[in-house]
Amino acid sequence: MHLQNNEQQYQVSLQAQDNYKVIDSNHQEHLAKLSGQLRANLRLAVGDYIVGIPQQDFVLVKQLLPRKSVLQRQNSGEAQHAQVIAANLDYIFITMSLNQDFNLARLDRYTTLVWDSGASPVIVLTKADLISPELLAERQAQVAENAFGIPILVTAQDQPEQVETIFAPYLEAEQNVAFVGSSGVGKSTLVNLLLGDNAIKTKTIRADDDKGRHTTTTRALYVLANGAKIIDTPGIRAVGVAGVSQAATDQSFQDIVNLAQQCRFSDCQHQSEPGCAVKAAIAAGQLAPERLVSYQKLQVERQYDGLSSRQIEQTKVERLFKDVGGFKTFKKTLKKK
Ligand SMILES: Nc1nc2c(ncn2[C@@H]2O[C@H](COP(=O)(O)OP(=O)(O)OP(=O)(O)O)[C@@H](O)[C@H]2O)c(=O)[nH]1
Ligand SMILES: [Mg+2]
Ligand SMILES: [Zn+2]
Repeated sequence: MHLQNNEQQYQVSLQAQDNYKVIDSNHQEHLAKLSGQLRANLRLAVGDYIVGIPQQDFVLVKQLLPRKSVLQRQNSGEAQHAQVIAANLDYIFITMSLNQDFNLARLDRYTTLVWDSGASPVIVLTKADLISPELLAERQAQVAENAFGIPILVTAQDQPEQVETIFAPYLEAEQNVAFVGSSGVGKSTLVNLLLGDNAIKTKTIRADDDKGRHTTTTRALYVLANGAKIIDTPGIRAVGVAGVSQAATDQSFQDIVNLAQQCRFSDCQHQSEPGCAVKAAIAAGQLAPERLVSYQKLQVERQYDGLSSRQIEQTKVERLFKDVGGFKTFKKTLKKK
């Protein structure tokens, strides 16, 4: 890339609404403002590389450089607006606690979101110290079965010295990584351990429930000594997947996709069609029924992508009446009666 006179390349290190900070090549942090033209139609995300011009006490952002990966989720609002969580990530740590937050369906949703981003997923199971060794083994096996070769890391707060070692392969110089996952699962705790100080706030949650409160409220990037960048994100309340590609969904559900190739009908929905290999695998105990349920939920949500709320309503109605040949047919049937 060719920089003009006093232009410099920076990376966005903090985003809170329309307020930004960027770091320069020496990892010094500066306030940043978008130039007039950009302000109207650009929202930067943590991890973005930009071209800017240093001013007296801020950096004027002139240009967003192409994103090599984009982690985004779909907002539920009217416009079905995709919200960029972070950009240019190499690895995304899908963080889930082994106690109350443990939920395989949610893990599937995150995995799909990450495959869709262009970054590589790594599953991080936290709070191993809070469950029995038996339950740990069982849950690890369940995750491994769903994860198709995605690396799985297990952490426990009482073994902090292990954290650096197990994360080292993903934190090589200049690599960008991010932690995502529900609130209270221990993302900031891990970032703190990796940074080696207590720069980020974590909050104690009551011993009897791990419904963590939103401690982290901004998306911020931290730089390790070797130049690796770690992004901490606030816990995501609901993981929207509308708009993720079919390929990303399929990558998370290779077991079902493979089975579906054996179904008698190529467009089998795995509901009550004859010769359905997916249903057969469930009946034979080879596939957990919850897998199919979470796959089908994702498929339904994906269909709503890009639709206005009115169209979504209509699509839902169509689905409800699918068994009677669609809403229009249903109305016709009513009229005839
Ligand atoms: N027992 C135990 N507690 C942990 C572990 N990791 C984190 N915690 C605790 O869980 C609570 C929440 O941790 P945070 O790191 O703030 O969680 P977070 O994922 O950053 O949460 P948000 O910022 O709200 O998204 C804190 O009280 C931590 O001390 C662990 O491995 N074992
Ligand atoms: Mg946090
Ligand atoms: Zn089928």
